[in-house]
Amino acid sequence: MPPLSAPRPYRLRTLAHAPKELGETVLACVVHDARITDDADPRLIQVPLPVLSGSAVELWETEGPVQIGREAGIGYAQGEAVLFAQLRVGADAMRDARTATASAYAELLAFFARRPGWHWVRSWNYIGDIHRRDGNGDDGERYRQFVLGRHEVLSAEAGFEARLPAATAIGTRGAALLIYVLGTRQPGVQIENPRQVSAFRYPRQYGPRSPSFSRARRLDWADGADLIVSGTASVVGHETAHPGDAARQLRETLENLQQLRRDAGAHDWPSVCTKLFVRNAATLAQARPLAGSLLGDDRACVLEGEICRTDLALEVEVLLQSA
Ligand code: 3EB
Repeated sequence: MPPLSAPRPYRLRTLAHAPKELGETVLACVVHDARITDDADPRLIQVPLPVLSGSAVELWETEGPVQIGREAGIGYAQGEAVLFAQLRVGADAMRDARTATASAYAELLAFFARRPGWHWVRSWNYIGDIHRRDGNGDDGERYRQFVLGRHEVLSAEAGFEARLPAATAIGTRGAALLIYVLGTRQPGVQIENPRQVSAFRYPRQYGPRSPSFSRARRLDWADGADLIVSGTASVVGHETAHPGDAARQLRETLENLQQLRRDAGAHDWPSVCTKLFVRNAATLAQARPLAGSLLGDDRACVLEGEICRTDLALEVEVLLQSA
């Protein structure tokens, strides 16, 4: 591990539009509401989700020039102390979502295994046809098959639960799977939420295996600290609270976030990137009075996407940074 005195290796800006050209210090340009193109630059991350309001683009930069490359299905950009990697699984392969997810996660795990000293701290999973069922009753649902394939790969290492990245999993337009991940030279500290059962301990009723992610990871740098918070919803204990009531779900979600922030010592850190995912635009209207005050981030991005449990109306993720 590099000395803890290392400065924060990335800078994140949210923008209305993607820049025409990506400079040599750009690690990732995440474009929501993107039409998928075969862009040769692996730093362009295209997320097929309608943007309802706020900034559609995230630009992640580092200090020096990045090294860009491809390894099997992965495209990546790597700086001295931070990297992004992305991988897309096509609609055909996703007909067997479990196997396709397991292959994708195995590739990502191998990518990190080739980089000793690097740690996988954050994943974004965008899953097409997330609620589609391919046989097997409830367990045939694509999200559950995704969770199964991910678990199969990540659980193979002893002590894996303490190393799980923070994550978001959202249903997108189309039938493909997009995974992109953030890697750093420190593992950070896992943060769980006492209001919620850890996702990796969810009981059987939500699927044959539990979702492999941490509620948050805290990274400490010489010049500040970050709390990278996973997609957070109206889940109390392991159950959905207030099914069918978006306004109450948002309030409960904010309670979950407050608790997590308190426990991580991040109660007064502002969010530099807030994303609110809603199942439909009508939900936004219901939740807007509260959404406006959502952590005071006036650039918050509201995206229309499926949440992984059908009784959840919305999900929020934030990146908090101390001054
Ligand atoms: C929850 O708390 C809501 O499967 O990677 C949130 C963030 C959720 C990530 C994942 C799922 C995932 O269980 C769902």
